[in-house]
Amino acid sequence: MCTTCGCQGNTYHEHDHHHYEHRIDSIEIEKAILEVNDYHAKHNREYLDKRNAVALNFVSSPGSGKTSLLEKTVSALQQKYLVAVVEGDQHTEIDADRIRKVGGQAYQINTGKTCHLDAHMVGHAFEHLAIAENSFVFIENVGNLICPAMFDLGEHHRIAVISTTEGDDKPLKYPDMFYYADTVVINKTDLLPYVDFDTKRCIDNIRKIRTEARVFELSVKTGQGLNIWVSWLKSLIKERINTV
Ligand SMILES: Nc1nc2c(ncn2[C@@H]2O[C@H](COP(=O)(O)OP(=O)(O)OP(=O)(O)O)[C@@H](O)[C@H]2O)c(=O)[nH]1
Ligand SMILES: [Mg+2]
Repeated sequence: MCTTCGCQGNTYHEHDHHHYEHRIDSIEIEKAILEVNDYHAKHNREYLDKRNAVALNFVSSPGSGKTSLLEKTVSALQQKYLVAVVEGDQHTEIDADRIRKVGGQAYQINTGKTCHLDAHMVGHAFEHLAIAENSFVFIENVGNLICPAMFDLGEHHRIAVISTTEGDDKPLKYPDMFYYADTVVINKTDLLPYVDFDTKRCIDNIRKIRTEARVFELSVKTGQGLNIWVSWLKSLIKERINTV
């Protein structure tokens, strides 16, 4: 259970005055935590903007394929662009090691009992990475469809990854995650023949939560759709260079 984002103790029973007071307390704590986070997020964004770096925060349930997508993305970009990856997991260095194995620079944050990254942790991670001019910074959040939604890390784009094994109803059931993501990647399309996942219904559900969301359909395993994804990323750097 998360010990910092206030997600415990929010059970609300209208008939129970004591519970109601408890909820007010927890809302106040949550508000204060998010205000501190927003302060650090602003600082992170300024740090990135000074370097003209583009930062993307990847959020999803565990196992949707965030690290797999980052392995392929780093491999596709690193010939031409500098890339830094911040990895977030409760425990282990597994994901950072996977990125290093494909030649990327990565810093692993272990959140322990906490179920999301916050902007303060990410700011410290930046100190361990060489974040160069006109580079990409990819942040892989802790696999969790709830808490990471509330924490701005100072990123420029937030990418929600959903895989075809999770069910096309997830955008409706976890609306915060999809509301705060400007871009959604539907991954594991190679598994569509074997699972009851309706891609059109999933996209409709995403748009019910965020009308203008950008959607990519791809399979990291087969590589289908990866070119379009990588082209979009390259266009982000080009836009930045053209606006300075
Ligand atoms: N069939 C198929 N499997 C995939 C695809 N992408 C990833 N996987 C597999 O899905 C599993 C989880 O992938 P990861 O990349 O570790 O997922 P993750 O989102 O980083 O997981 P956490 O960091 O634990 O949240 C691995 O066994 C991958 O090989 C895909 O496009 N198709
Ligand atoms: Mg991962």
